[in-house]
Amino acid sequence: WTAPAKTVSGDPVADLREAILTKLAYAIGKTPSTARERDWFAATALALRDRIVDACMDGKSTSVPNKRVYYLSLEFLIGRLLSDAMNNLGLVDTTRRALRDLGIDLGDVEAAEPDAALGNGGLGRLAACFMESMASLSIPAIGYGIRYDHGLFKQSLEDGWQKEAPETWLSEGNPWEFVRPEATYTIGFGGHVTMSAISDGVIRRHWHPAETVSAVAHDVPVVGWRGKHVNTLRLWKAEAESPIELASFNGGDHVGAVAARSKVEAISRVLYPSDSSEAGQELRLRQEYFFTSASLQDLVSRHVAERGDLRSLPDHAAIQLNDTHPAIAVPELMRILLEDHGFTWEDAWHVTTNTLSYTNHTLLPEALETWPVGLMERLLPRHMQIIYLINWMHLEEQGRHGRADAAQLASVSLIEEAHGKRVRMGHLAFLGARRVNGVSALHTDLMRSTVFKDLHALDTDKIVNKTNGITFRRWFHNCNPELTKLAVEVVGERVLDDPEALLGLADHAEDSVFQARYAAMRKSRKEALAKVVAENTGIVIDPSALFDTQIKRIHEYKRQLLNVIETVALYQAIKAEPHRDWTPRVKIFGGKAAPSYVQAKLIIKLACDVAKLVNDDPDVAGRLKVVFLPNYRVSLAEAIIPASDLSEQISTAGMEASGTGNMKLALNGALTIGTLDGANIEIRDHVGADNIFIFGLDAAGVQARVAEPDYQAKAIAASPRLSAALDFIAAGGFSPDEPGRFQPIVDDLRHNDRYLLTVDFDDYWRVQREIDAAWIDKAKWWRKAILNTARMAWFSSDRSMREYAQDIWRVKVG
Ligand code: DL6
Repeated sequence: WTAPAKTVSGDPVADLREAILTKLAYAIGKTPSTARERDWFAATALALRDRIVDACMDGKSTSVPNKRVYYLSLEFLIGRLLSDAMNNLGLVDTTRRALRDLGIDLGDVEAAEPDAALGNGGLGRLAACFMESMASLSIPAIGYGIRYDHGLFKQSLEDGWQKEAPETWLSEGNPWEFVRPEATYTIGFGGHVTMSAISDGVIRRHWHPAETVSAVAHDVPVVGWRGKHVNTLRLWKAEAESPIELASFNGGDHVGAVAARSKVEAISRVLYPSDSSEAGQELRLRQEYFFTSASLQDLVSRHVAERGDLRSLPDHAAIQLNDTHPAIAVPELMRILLEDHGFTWEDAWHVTTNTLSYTNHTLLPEALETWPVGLMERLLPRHMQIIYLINWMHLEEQGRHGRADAAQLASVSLIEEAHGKRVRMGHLAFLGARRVNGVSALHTDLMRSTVFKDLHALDTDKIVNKTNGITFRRWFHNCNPELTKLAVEVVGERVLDDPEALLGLADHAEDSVFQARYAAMRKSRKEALAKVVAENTGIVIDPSALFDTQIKRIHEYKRQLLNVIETVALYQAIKAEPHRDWTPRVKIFGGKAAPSYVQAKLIIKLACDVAKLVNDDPDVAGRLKVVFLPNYRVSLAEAIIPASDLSEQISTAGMEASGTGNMKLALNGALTIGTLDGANIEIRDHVGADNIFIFGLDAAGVQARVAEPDYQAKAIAASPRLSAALDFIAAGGFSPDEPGRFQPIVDDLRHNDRYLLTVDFDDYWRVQREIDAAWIDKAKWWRKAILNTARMAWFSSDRSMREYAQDIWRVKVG
């Protein structure tokens, strides 16, 4: 798509070329002969940012909408923004030609943009997709988060061990952002609370924080599809209120004079590198309160400026809490309404519970946030009082309804008493929210029947399902222009606006000419990925082999280990019968482990050690290759996804809330091998059971099996193949230099296989061999792949956002 251009010179390419040169000279201070690729990137981004501003000033983005969505998220994994901006503005070709006129290659400029890795994985990437979709649907929205100086760490592999280095995306500035010093708010911590009687028996409490920090807004514009609407991603940076303590400086303590500043500014310094919670880390709680308070102060002052009375907040604002990280919004909004605006408790509670909603992204116990009461009392004393009062009223109400059973009260209480008193942030978000949503049908059902069972019984309308989605602009148009072009040729340009039009591809699924074109697209993507693999790992892979991909955070429940052990078993089978016609496969892994997650790092090491032995074994003769691509990130995903034939979605059933990588891969025509978990179930329902490979226990089966004694020992005993693979690993087959290296992994599987890898192994092996056979019949394979692409429209994040808009936010689309 190319936008109809408003031109100055009559030639849009010449206009943009001049704009880029002007930015290069006056904003970057470089000439074309001295500019590096990074300078060209900055100049191009600045020139395009002007176009976004034009789109914003032209359109309805600047008028006061009836209702805005405020999306609060500790993470926005936005990645690179240049191709998004060009594509949505309809300026891809214009930019390419403008740069070409200057002797510059657009691909090189795109590659010079650092990934904005302000997130760990699924939750943060979902927030980025939702921001893009809201802009594309003209839903007035502001995303609120933290402008981390350092995003998710850079991963390298040293002899197969993960090493972390700081990520430095801001080292040369960020051309997309506008600094807004006028939008600066004071955030308090610690201190004490005083009481004053204001009238007959009415007591007001006031918080007097001991420390304060400024939150300064940095705005990144988010332009929607066809440039029709622009929203804002507002990221907060922590700044000390006073840059230096002059008295200390003058007294000769030059280091001490800036030490306080450094401590305060640490709040927005680094993204926590774990996708499950950071138990007890005070800095993490500071981050959560910092960005939540700044965001609420900002939206409250906007509302007061636009509408005057805060009583109408629920009519004009819908605040979405992305997981529990911003759950402190419940007492913070109450505090603002009570203390700053003189609301009664009842009125404040009404406004709060009609404005906030909460999305849950995980049921894993270790990821459900709780904070020690002592820490909360010290850091946020007023909020702790409010939480106690909310809890007291909530438990009283249970009593009034005759629900006084002690165990039940304990289960719905905001305070968990079992391991020292802790505040349950999920329960707090639940009580403060108008709607609570899960992110796939299964996950939502499990929310109702497990973690929130008793709370759900109190209000059965509150939990709703909103299955995740992905933005097709990034995960189809931008990352797979060849397939997009093919789709446009076959079903028409409307497919760019309405993904449902993809269904038209289904009519061509058996057409050999169309299949050949679809296969050619995959071949060229695989050749490109093979180059990336060679450059990054030195491993040579054959693009005609089946590319079998597992890309995601490294987590035991995601079961990369199952895939690695199946690789070991396959290696042993090939060694035993080297002359059989084994289907050539390349196993591609990518993902980061939390730096403190010892077992996950050992799994990476095992994958790398397996790769070392298998890749060079002459008996294998290249028919099995294993690749662990370092530093998995959004831009690498964009290269891997269109090149993948098989998508590994093999979590223990009931543990992956939804998944979104599963959607990206299936949309691009990779067939899924997966369990009945998260959104895999809905993917199966859409693409058809014949076009996906399902194996293993379902969630109910998992529940039943873990209750059986010695289930892992029985499973291993029943599977000679699994036993042999485990024995080989335990004997140091892949680690002759340190035979006991992988003993912890094998011991866990033999004695404490919490993720039921041993139980699912044989079925996984069986289905993998079905896949080997299916790969041989290429006409059938491409038919399945094409049907996957054709039938994935429902997983567009536009659909998710429409559902949120209608059922949760009650806000108009478009
Ligand atoms: O909802 C987005 C994404 C899901 O697709 C994944 O299944 C889920 O694991 C992920 N959760 C997180 C961290 N959870 N917390 N807190 O990224 O959310």
